[in-house]
Amino acid sequence: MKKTHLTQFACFGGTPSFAEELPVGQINLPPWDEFEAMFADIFQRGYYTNHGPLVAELETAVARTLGVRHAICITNGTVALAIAALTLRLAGEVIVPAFTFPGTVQALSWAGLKPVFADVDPTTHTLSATTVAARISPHSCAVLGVHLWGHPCDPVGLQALCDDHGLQLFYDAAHAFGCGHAGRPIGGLGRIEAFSFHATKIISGAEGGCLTTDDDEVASRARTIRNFHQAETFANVGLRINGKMSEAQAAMALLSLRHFDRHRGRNRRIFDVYRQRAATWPDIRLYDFPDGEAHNYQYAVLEISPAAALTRDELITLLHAENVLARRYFSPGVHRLSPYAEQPDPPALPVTEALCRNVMQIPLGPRVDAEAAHRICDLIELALAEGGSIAPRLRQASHTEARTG
Ligand code: T4K
Repeated sequence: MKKTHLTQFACFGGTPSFAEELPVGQINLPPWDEFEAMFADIFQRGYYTNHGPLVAELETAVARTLGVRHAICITNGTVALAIAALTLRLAGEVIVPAFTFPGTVQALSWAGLKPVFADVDPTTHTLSATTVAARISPHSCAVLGVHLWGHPCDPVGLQALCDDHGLQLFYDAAHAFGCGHAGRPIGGLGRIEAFSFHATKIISGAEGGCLTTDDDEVASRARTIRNFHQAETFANVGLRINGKMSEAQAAMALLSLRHFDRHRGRNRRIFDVYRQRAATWPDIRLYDFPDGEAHNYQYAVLEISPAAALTRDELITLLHAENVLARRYFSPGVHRLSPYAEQPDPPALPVTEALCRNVMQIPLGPRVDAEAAHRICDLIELALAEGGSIAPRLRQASHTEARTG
């Protein structure tokens, strides 16, 4: 039943709108019979890791899908990023956004590099040539752009800027599988790109990741670094690591790839509900994607204006009580997390700070259908309409809760 008054919100004693929790993230499980057949083959072969046939098949399939010369499977997206940085033989400062998942920046630290935070563009939420230019120093060696929400991170502007200053450009493409730029799939931008196949991504190996590049030498270095074994040496490299993907991960990712179009289509249908409904919302922007470019529609990202009747965090509190597990992605910014928060001279990142206060994700994945999306929108619309009365009640409720323990 559609809620029509604020007293019906679960926060204020009403019944939660959904009996089951609706998480953000994709969590796409393959059909059981396909999973069973794939794993029966693995058991029969008795070959579980070290670049088995499924990893080889996945690398071929990803390279073909993304139109790149090389795809190199890695154990997860964070290790893939660290390996990507090592392939470029960098030393010094790498310019990176703070408005990203912590793994983006931690990977640089593990690769022995110094992250330098640049602000992001308020519309795209990504680095731009303008924000990066302001942070270039004599110690800069590279830029790590993030295709946040699947939006290509200023590939033309950043490449030109990097070429002008002799910097390497590489990308965190964790969100961008199946997204396009200038009519081509993301995957061949910069010198190397890193994808995540985490369980919450549209291509899921449960855990997993992948590097893609058109550069043969960079690919050889990546293949060498990902395996600490002397026998797997294809290029002259320094430090190596165990970054191998298992056959179990590859099996899951291959099944995910098989069903990619179906998952993307479902995402698109839900996204279209959000798009249609958000068009009339005052003070809330749905982060949208141009229809002319391929997209995976795996995230529904809202930006709540400071002028809205309730804050982002109040809206999240309200939705959580309804079992809608909206999330603050990303908050706080990575520059405010240890060990980066302890650095002297913290950078001024006003756009990042504002996005960390105002951006949230709402569920979009297999546990949401168009009807659920409409009901989530109903809740948001009621919250907007009643916002002025909700905020003081929420504050009072949290005050009472704090007092009563
Ligand atoms: N760069 C960027 C830009 C990234 O976003 C990420 C990862 C990386 C790099 C690093 O890639 P990986 O090293 O992870 O491959 C999640 C994911 O763990 C992370 O992969 C992802 N980005 C990030 C955006 O989201 P959490 O800690 O917020 O996820 P978690 O575990 O709380 O899950 C989200 C929701 O999904 C929860 O409500 C629970 C539900 N869930 C989760 C899992 C894992 C399930 O229902 N089933 C599950 O199996 O980080």
